[in-house]
Amino acid sequence: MHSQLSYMNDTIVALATAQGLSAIAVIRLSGEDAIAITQKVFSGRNLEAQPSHTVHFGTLRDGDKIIDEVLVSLFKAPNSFTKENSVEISCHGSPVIVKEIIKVLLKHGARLAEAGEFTKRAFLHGRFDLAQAEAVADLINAETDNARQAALNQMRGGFSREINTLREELIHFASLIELELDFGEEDVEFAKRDDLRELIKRIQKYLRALIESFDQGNVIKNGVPTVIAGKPNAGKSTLLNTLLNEDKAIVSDIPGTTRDVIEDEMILGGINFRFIDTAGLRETQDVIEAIGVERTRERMKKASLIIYLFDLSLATIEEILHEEQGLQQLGIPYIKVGNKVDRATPAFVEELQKHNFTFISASNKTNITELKDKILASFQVKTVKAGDVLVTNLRHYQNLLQTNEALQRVLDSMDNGVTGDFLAMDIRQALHYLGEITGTITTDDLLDNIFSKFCIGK
Ligand SMILES: Nc1nc2c(ncn2[C@@H]2O[C@H](COP(=O)(O)OP(=O)(O)O)[C@@H](O)[C@H]2O)c(=O)[nH]1
Ligand SMILES: [Mg+2]
Repeated sequence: MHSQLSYMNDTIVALATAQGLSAIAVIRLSGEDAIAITQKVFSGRNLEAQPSHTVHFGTLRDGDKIIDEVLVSLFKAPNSFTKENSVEISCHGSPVIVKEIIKVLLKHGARLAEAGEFTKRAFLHGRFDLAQAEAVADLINAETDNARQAALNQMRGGFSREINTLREELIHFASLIELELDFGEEDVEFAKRDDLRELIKRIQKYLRALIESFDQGNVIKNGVPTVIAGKPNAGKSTLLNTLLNEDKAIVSDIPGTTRDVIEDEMILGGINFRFIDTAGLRETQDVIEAIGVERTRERMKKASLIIYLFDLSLATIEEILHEEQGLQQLGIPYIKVGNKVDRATPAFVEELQKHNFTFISASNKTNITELKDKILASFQVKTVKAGDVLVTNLRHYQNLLQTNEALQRVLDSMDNGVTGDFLAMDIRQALHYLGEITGTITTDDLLDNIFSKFCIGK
């Protein structure tokens, strides 16, 4: 952590609002000299003499040249997001102005911020823990109201507090066991095994609830991967285009047109569905198409939902039943869709009624609303409320799994009468994984990995 801190002496600057034309843009500085550097290029009040949380009008200059008229907001350490001296310059939202202002600030001693560096500094100064810092990024990226609420809950503390409490209880036991080890041969038992067992079970119960919440949390954050599959020419690409209301995928009557995986997102009932158009499933001699077919099979295995399309003008009941067997083996929820209903015989439609089909015409846009309803019904996600604890982050999920496994090893070891040194090792391991979630334990690599995914200016 200390190598990070030395790097934090710099004053950093970045555009905090979106790139491009806008009414107003906000440039943000943070670091010990943030106010002093701004003062060097600002004409107006003496900023360094002003109290925190005040806003000042003036001009920003590069030598004699006025770049813009601006508002400067001051936040003095530790009462800012980063807990450092911070300045927000609101200027007119032209990329040229923004560039000029940043350039002159760099000239006077600021350095360009790295991705996520403001949030990283806030974390390193203890404003919030790591899970909360990650939630800041999720909040900005939230595409649905559910995703926003889940991120907000996590940012406001979520499971961090609970995890830290459990972790401290576990630390207590770890130290007792290590004390036993110091006594070597003597047969002492400071850490009551029954109490330890009871604590571990309590922690595991909590972990399991969090682990299970990831199914829903992941869907809320990343959307539901929904694969559109079926034979070549069934109308998959047409359906994708119809669902998205745009010409995303190439449609043609030549079987095997779609070779790569094409995808796009759509929000249905507050859930983000990621529709994935695939190469049609068939045996093929074409090398490139064969790769596409292989990709289709892989995507189907990873899907949360499969929309399986049959061409009603060609399909037979035998073929449908055969393909349904394959679908059932995958064990992933699927919807059977009969496409090209405009070309189906009434008798065939009648026969398929009892097989739970949704009949559509992708090209004529018939029954698309019914299909959407069915998609939504097959994926019920509860609305996220304030205070709901939900794991949405893959990193947290993996650490929770690893913690749980380490704790299970402790339980198993106790059942098998394994010696204290092994117990201590597994407890330490569990503590490590738990600590990484909230950032009690960090490494530079872990931090770089997390914060480099943020945008610059955040
Ligand atoms: N009659 C009819 N033709 C359709 C319908 N949907 C798609 N098609 C046609 O079927 C052919 C194959 O469509 P495409 O979407 O490329 O199929 P894919 O290979 O499954 O992606 C194209 O000529 C489409 O115009 C439909 O509902 N009715
Ligand atoms: Mg296609």
